[in-house]
Amino acid sequence: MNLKSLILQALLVSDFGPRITIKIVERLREDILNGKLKSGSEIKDALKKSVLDLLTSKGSNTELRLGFRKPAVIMIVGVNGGGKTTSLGKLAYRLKNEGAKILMAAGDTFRAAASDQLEIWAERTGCEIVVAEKENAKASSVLSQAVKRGKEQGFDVVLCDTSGRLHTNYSLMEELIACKKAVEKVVRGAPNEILLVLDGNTGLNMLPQAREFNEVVGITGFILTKLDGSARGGCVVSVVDELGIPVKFVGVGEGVEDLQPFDAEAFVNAIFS
Ligand SMILES: Nc1nc2c(ncn2[C@@H]2O[C@H](COP(=O)(O)OP(=O)(O)O)[C@@H](O)[C@H]2O)c(=O)[nH]1
Ligand SMILES: [Mg+2]
Repeated sequence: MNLKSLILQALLVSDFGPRITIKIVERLREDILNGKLKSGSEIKDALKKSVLDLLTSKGSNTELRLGFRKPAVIMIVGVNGGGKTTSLGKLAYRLKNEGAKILMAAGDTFRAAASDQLEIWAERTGCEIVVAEKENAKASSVLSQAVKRGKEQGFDVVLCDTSGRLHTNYSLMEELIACKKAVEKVVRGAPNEILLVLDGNTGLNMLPQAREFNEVVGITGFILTKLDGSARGGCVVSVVDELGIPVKFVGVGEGVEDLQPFDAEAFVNAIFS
């Protein structure tokens, strides 16, 4: 097998997807042809470097942008089951430990059990929470109410859960637009962040998901979840490369401490380990 097909195989196995694989191979092509890259380990290092370059050149700003107006508002969006509510809980824990006063907003009014799940996280992390007062409440009004309370009572950050359906679901997208407008009405410049949760197991379907959510509401960062399992989440490299949006956090389990700031170097090492 020649070098080029070796590299192709390595990248495809890592779940990178064809487009980005070809891009990386093209980048290494010259060095392979003129004999600069010879041994397996040289190639591996060059591969790592080129993936790391893609990740850091396009999406290097992994800090949360919380701005100066209080409260900062963070919306968590994504398809069902990806880990929105869990990530919100873990993010609350992290920000609270950094000294922020956190209010949660149970904006998933689509599933009955969703606010119960968030209430458990509120208890677990010692944060306050706003839930819908009546059944069939609009998500946007729950978020609006939460941000108002956040503003009146001096909260630093309002973390907004939202409901997930497929990214192709028209009414979900309408709802997210309404949510965004509702919080903007209360605090200018809000939401500060709209974080899209991507399940590390999703593979190539990540790309259409990310495109769609980004087109509709404008994504400011990704949370890549479930990296504690067998998934390595390589496909997120294509997403970062295409959309130029950074991964801000990774989820590595279901516990309160299992959300870590994205570390591009560690991520790339794990992909090629
Ligand atoms: N192992 C693991 N499980 C996770 C992670 N994030 C979420 N989950 C689990 O994935 C399932 C769906 O999560 P949930 O937060 O309810 O997803 P949502 O529908 O997007 O709100 C739950 O069983 C979570 O415990 C993670 O980083 N690692
Ligand atoms: Mg949820």
